[in-house]
Amino acid sequence: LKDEMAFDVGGMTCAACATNIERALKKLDGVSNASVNFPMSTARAEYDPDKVSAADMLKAIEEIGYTASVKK
Ligand code: 9UX
Repeated sequence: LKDEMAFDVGGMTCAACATNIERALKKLDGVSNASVNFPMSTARAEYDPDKVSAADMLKAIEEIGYTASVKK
């Protein structure tokens, strides 16, 4: 089972920040892919909702110093 979710991300100040966030998301069990758009300040993740939640992904982004919210 695979689902997709998009986030608004705050606090990215250089393009390498996007790579940091992609790495943090992909490290979570249940996240199969993640990509961050630095100029748009957005992120998207492919994940298994049985293994990982939106809250888990937001926490992973916030733990490394950025802000995040689920994109409406
Ligand atoms: Mo760039 Mo982002 O030097 O955490 S990687 S500001």
